[in-house]
Amino acid sequence: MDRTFVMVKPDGVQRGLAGEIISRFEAKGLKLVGAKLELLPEERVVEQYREHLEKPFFPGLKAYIMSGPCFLMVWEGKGAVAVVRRMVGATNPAEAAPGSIRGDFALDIGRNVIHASDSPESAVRELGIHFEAEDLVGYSRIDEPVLYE
Ligand code: PCG
Repeated sequence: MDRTFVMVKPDGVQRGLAGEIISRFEAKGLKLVGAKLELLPEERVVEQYREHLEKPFFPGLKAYIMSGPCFLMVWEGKGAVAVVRRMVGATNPAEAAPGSIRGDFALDIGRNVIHASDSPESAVRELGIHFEAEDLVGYSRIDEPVLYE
């Protein structure tokens, strides 16, 4: 099964959206296999966003991500990376479809509530930055026999 890394950013945690976001992924049928609330250290923020290091918005992005606790999760399920990206919506909330998390709960690209890995390769890299293998819990959800063909 595919796994993806998802992070509710400080604005999402502060606005009390973590529960709503978890509920959406749970209702979809995805399985939560890892979760923690954390103030991220600078090294992990830099590693997480290394492709944006030279971008003009990077200092603001780093300050935003470190401004309060993030809620970090690993979700598992068929096609989890692409499914979660669609549920999260476009990076710029102004362009995110209604019904997506950013489409429903955000307005500004600099405060877009949530991060989700954009490919299976980034998912492996990003969950490896934030979670140890022993932090992830393998188990069966009772509805799996009716969720999958
Ligand atoms: P995310 O976490 O999905 O991936 C990279 C993040 O960089 C993105 O969400 C935004 O939070 C941030 N980002 C990307 N482009 C811009 C931009 O043009 N301006 C600002 N302020 N942030 C951006």
